[in-house]
Amino acid sequence: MSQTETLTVAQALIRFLGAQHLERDGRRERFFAGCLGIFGHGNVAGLGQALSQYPDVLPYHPARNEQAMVHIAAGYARQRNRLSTFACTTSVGPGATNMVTGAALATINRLPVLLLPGDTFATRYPHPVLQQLEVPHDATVSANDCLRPVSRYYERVERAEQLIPAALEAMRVLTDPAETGAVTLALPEDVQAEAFTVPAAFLEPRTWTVYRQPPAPEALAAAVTQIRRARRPLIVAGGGVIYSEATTALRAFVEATGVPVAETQAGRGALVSDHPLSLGAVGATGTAAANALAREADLVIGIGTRWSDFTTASKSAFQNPDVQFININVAGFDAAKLSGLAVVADARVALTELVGALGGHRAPGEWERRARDEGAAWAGVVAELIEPTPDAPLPSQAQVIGAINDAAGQTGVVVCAAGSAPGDLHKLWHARDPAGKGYHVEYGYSCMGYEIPGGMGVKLAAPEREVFVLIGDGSYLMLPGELVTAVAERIPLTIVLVDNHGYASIGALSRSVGSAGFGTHYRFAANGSLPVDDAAGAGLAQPAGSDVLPVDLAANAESLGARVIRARTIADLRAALSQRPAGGPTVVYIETDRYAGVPGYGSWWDVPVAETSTQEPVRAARTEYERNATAQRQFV
Ligand SMILES: Cc1ncc(C[n+]2csc(CCOP(=O)(O)OP(=O)(O)O)c2C)c(N)n1
Ligand SMILES: [Mg+2]
Repeated sequence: MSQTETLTVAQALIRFLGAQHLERDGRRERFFAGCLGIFGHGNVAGLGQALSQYPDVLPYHPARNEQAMVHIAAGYARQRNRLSTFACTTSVGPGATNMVTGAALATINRLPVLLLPGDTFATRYPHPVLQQLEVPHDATVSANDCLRPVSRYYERVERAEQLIPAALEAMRVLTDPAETGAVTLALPEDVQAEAFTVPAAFLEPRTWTVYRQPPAPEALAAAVTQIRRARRPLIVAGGGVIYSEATTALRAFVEATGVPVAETQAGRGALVSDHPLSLGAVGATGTAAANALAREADLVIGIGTRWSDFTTASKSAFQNPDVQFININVAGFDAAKLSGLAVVADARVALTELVGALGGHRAPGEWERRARDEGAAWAGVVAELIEPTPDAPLPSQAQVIGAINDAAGQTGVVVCAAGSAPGDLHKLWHARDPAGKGYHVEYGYSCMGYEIPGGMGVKLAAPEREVFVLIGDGSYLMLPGELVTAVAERIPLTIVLVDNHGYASIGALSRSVGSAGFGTHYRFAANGSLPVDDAAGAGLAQPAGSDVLPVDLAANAESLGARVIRARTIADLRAALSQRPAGGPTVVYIETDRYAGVPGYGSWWDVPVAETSTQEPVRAARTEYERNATAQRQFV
């Protein structure tokens, strides 16, 4: 007779999760580093009890906000190249719906996270329970249904035996590089506590293997033909290059073929910046070098990219009338984009096979020289932008980035997500880590508030690296509470808090659409309306009462238990960054000039401007918008 154990559903799940392993290239490791959670009714008695019974099977870490805890898991999974992650448990209702944003972020960025929200009773006896969303026409709906569209797999486990197939499906999706994202197992609170007979095989160690899918021979042959024919080939490296650990293969391909490399946000650092064929960022936040070559390229080889509008400059980046695309991607969904040649394959295998099949073919020397010259010229632009200007009243964000880049050295990691910093980092960051793990900008969901919890996840995943979180004042205010988790877990992070008194990025965007920074500067509201931005209020009346608010974010960080250093100048900042945080987070606070932004370089982003307006600046912006939109292409 086969062996069994009698366990609650929650106990069986925790035991199962603790026994899951993932293997790639012969390296095997535990898939779950632990379980993050916040307890309430719906998980305290079920999963909470199970976690307390099995502390070594799946270590529990309390978080302060459910959204943030999913960000910790996502940051961790990304830094580990998706080879391991955390589970996240919540109570019913608000605890569960707080995870929706985190789940969307994970799914958009293709990062595995396992969500275990509590759910209302499967029996329905005591309904409605505290925090229950009642839908009069459909009793099967609960608040957790909000997680369906943002999950790559969703299941409500309504009876004990169902746990077994549900848990196996969850693992299949989490560990599949083409499918992965947020996976939700909604667990009714009565089911969690129910005991059932669990087959021992369910609890035994299990290994999920990530295979490196080779390209189909026909796809490889077609790609070789296109690459041989191309006069101006360009690679756009996405996050898939880094997740696949294909940075060495990419470099070998570049050196064998002379094809230059431009990078998306997730792919930034796929080729070290010092490489003569590195052009850096491409698209809306691209470098002059990458955008110049993108404009002329006749063949664009996208590797592990989902071709977001920032990468394609809203489909205006590629202007060669004959341009064609090759898309190397593990996901057929992404490989089919831009009417490209779909090469559904692992990045590393595909690049290696391509080098072999190309048999020493090189791109035209003139194109390669062009790339080298543009790349070298761009390095000069960066050097000027990050050079401190000690006489200016306030430092610029570019100068802050220069200081962080130096402090990070070869192995440090910069973490960022929203505001003006991601675009500046994309352009300016000098990537030094050959594995591409020094640059962690979450720009799939670009979620304000990701920065601190995401940075914590990175540090937990790579304790040997220094982690530098770059966060704006607006993003800081979204989820500062997770600093307390960093304090409690003794996570030594450096958080550079850049205060420019509001949403500098959206202020600039607002000015570009003719709206003078409306509602983007933190100041006292006047006459019931939000003030416009004083420095660019041309054409719009400036309401009275525009003083800076009496808000001290450095004191706020201090009150949450962080060590705080107030820097005024770039020299102060450099001194602060040379001190390594120990035993918990350090916040380095610095005020910057909200108008000293890094310009765009031959790029555009499609943000529709009002077609009619009584405001003259809006009408001017519309004319400009219509002119720019003529560069947009469809690639059918
Ligand atoms: C959760 C969330 N809400 C809104 C936005 C839209 N948004 C993008 S950047 C930004 C302002 C960010 O302000 P801050 O962190 O101070 O950075 P700054 O723009 O000043 O550089 C806003 C509101 C977002 N990305 N995420
Ligand atoms: Mg700001």
